[in-house]
Amino acid sequence: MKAFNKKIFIKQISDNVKNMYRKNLEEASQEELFQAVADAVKNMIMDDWIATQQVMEKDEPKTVYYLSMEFLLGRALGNNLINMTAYAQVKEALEEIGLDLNTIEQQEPDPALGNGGLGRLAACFLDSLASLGYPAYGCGIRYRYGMFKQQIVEGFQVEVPDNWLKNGYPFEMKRPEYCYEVRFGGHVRMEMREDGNMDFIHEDYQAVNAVAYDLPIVGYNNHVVDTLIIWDAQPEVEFSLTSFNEGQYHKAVEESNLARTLVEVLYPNDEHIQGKELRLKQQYFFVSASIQRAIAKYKKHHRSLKQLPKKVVFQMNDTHPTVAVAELMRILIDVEGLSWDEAWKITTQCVAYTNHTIMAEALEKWPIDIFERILPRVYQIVDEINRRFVLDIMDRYPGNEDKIRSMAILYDGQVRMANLAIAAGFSVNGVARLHTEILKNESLKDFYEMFPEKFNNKTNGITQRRFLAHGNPLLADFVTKYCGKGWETDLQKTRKLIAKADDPKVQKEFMEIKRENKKRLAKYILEKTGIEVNVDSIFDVHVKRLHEYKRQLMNILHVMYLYNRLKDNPDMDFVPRTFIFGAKAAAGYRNAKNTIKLINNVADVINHDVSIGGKIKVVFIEDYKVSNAEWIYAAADVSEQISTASKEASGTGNMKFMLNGALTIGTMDGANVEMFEEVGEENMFIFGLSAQEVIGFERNHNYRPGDIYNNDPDVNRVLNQLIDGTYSHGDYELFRSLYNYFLNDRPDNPADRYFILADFRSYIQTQEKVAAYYRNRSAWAKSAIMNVACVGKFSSDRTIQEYVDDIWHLEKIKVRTSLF
Ligand code: CR1
Repeated sequence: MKAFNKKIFIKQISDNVKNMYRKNLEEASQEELFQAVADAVKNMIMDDWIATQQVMEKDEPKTVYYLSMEFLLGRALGNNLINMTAYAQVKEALEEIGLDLNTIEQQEPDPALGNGGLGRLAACFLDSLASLGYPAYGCGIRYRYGMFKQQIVEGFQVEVPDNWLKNGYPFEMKRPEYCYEVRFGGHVRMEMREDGNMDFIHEDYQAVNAVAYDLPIVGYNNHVVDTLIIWDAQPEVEFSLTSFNEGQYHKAVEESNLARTLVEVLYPNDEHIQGKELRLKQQYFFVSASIQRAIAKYKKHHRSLKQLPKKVVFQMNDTHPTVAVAELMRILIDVEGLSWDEAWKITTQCVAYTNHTIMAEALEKWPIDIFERILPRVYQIVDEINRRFVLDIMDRYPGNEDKIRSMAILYDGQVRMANLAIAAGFSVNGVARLHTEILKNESLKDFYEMFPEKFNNKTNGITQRRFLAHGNPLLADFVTKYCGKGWETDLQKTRKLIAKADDPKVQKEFMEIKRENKKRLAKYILEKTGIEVNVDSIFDVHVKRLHEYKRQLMNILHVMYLYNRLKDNPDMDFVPRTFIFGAKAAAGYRNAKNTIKLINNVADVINHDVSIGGKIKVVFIEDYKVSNAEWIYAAADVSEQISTASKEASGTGNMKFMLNGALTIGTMDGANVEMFEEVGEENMFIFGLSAQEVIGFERNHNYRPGDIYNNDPDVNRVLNQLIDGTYSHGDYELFRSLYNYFLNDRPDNPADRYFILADFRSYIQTQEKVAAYYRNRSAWAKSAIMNVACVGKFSSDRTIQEYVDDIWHLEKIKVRTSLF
């Protein structure tokens, strides 16, 4: 970025408004002003972006291609300014012409090209890659509609399409020169070549063009601007240009329909995959385009493909892009003319796989007939990879059918994408230590035994630039005051707070900041929901995707329990609490949607009961997304991380709360385990079954929630309240399926499969400790400060450095703009 010049900047904004809208500043709407400001900011990024690309062109450093179906970016304007270290100057410049940067930022739609943790992790990783100065491309899909907007209507979730491109997105750049053909369907004909080898000729296919759109990923204060490529689909032959031949006409119409539907919408399912044809097409589409672009770039410098692994690594973000294995093989063999063995050698050195979940519903499997019909040539290659792999298994474990049953890629009429990724990938990583151990010892045990050298752990992280510098400016200033500058690129620097955590003055300052942030959120809550909350109550926050294993249901049952107690003893000593929820449910996920309805109905009853004097409030924040999440984390006192142990691979919200000085109540699951190690038991509230205990129950089928229901009167009472009309205006049926969840035992769906009742008593007791602790303001403040002080490990900068050291082996690039 060139040195910031206020006058030029202001001039550019009024020029932009004039040229884009034929208006002057006074006439422009906030949205138009956002477009004008964003364009000016893009302009400021441009020199660095060009310079970064030039360095990459000239030095040809090894580059990671992070292949991900999801990038949950959140708004770019404020974040780009933070990373350019120009936020304060731009804010000031805008004030001079009577504009408020905050208001302008809020005009930006959240580019919500992801569901939850997996997509947001990808976005944090890009931020860290650029900030550490590593050459990287994110590769994804330019969905016309991102994650749906959630409206709450009479307590129910209603999904509304998110047309984020409606007004044009100012940070994207169309790159028509990067255009690749991607083929679907048709047949493969084999032809003998003169040299005796086979040619595989793909015929009668439908083709679409993948066209690149680039988004800048601005590194923090280092002039590095990496690129996120999102692929759009366009028809190859325009409908109107087709010949009169009937076959051509149909093909043209079909191809333009395919192009339109291909990138139409993000599948809004988190950790639950339905084998939909269109999803497989989306996957192949963006993977094929990305690999073609990587190879085209490589070939500008090389004639032989042999050095590809020295220049390129593809990181496959979950099973979604693992068709990359076969697509790379296809290109190397069919297009580049390599032998199978040469191609396999290269491919297996270029692809690495990250697993994000042990939930069976999330591991992608495709029916062979669908896969073969949509990707006939790719299927042949998968079939051959499988044939050779099964021979390897038999070689290693003669006569052991079980090994083939668990590891073969093609089995039981299905293509198992995780198995393909592990067979081919040179690295397989989990996302927190406990998760990786479960992969090695339970879910991927056989693979681990066969390929121990492939397995490694990379505990997730988050970017402090967005979730502290941008989301919580008051706390950011506090950290700078006591730790100095530099935490933006080295989060370990917050450790200096340890020495201050006991200081009453510092504690008071911290608590005042927290209170300001609670006020900011309270105002938002009032505007959006009409509910007034008490900023001196505990803000107890549970925000994440709605999923049974994340146990929002346990949280709301606990609220019902507390309310019962207050009703029974109106004078009891009670620390006022505001329970805040935010969560989107997959559109077809019944229990998840019912849980949202239950939360809203409980909120309705409790918030309107004047007899409890406002001691409990329940708030469901509509449309939880990256932009409001930043405010929510900043305002939290208590962070709910209460998944069934073993099920949450890592969690990343947990880290964002910690960074913002909330105290966690959580199970020993995912990265909570490592947070506990870092922050110490005095500063975190742990409860519930361990992962080993949960796995033990699952293996032995000896968990009996019905016994708890029968023997624990508190449990009995709240469960009965689901079906006695207390929270449903007398309707006994509305929440019956939630009630049944606890007690209906079926072999395929055991009662209370997420062990809510097993953990309920321990959750109640631990929540009592939380309340008691909150009364001790000084102790609470100290623990909160200790959370900020000990969060360093959970920066995504640390995570990315580990990926670089152990998996990608990249060198940093240095970018200097001409001006410096
Ligand atoms: C996990 O459930 C983890 C993120 C990012 C999710 C969550 O615990 O923090 O990935 N998994 O690693 C997922 O979305 C498809 O799987």
